[in-house]
Amino acid sequence: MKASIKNLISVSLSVLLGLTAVSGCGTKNKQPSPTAAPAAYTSDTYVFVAKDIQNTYMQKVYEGFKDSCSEIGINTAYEAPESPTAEKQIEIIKRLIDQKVKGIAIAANDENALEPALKEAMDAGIKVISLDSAVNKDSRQIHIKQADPEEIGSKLIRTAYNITNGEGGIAILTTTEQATNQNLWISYMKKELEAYPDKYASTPLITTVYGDDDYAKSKTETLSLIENPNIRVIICPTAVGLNAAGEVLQNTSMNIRLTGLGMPSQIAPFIESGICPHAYLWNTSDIGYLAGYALNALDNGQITGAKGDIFSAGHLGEKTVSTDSEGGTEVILGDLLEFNSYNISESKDMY
Ligand code: RAM
Repeated sequence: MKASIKNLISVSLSVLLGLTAVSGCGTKNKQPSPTAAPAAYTSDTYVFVAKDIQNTYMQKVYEGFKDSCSEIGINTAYEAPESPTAEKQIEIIKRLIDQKVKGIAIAANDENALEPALKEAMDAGIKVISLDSAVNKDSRQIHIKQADPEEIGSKLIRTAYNITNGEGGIAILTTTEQATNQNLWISYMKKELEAYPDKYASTPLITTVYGDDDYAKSKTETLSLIENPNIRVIICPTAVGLNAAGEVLQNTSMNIRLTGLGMPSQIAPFIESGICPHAYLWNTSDIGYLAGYALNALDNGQITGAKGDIFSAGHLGEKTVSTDSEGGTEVILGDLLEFNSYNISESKDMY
């Protein structure tokens, strides 16, 4: 009784704070809608746990998750902490365990800190996958990865080099210090620089700053970066950061350029103006869509999450589970997509 009252209070609180949304299967509602949340989830619900509430990229990923779960006939809910921290995600996970949800798909704010909570969830019979930003292999059954992280890191450095014609310092505007996905991509950026010291001699990495996937903080960090006369290009491996940095540069006459990972609908003005000549991403809703099918394949026993497992993922066709570099298993969505002045007019309507 105590537990259910606690659940009721914590869910109601989340609803008041605008952090929770739920949708039944087959719903047409596209955006997470705080007012639609019931007092508690039913035990057939797959819950998507985002990095934080203000992240519009995460909301787009959830749209795809909701679409696949709707095709399957499973209820979904959206949970997002008010800030991108592990502590806040742990609070959510604990509540979801109490509520006995069926599955959790989480974009992690920390690779290792969620382990005790997610292990507790798996021990309680809840299926757990990470997507977009991984938890360690012991904290999940599968990770859903966007694209090859080495390609993402090396491509961003090569693009920065091309944009500056090989002359001028690089800055990175990233998310939080603990973000698994951004840290992995940045490690591959550094490897690319180290692998070709002669080529990159005049394009050194000058600094890395943290916008915390917070639009206002990312703008403030950009404003301080552009004060540095040695910086010629800013790499933003974050959709929130690229959008914020583009907004700042669009309103200055600085000779500083941008590249990074961003949603074409948001960054189209920066590509069109030439401030951001090339940006990259994957199909944002498809990564959520794939996660819904993977979670369901685990849930219905079709796969266990082992290497070589094959499952059907709706319009994405058959997907195969492979091993990742940490010895866990993952499913990769596909190739990195590029957005530039040639394709942005059609891409910006996609997502
Ligand atoms: C941000 C998030 C997310 C990342 C995208 C590209 O919004 O940090 O994890 O994958 O950008």
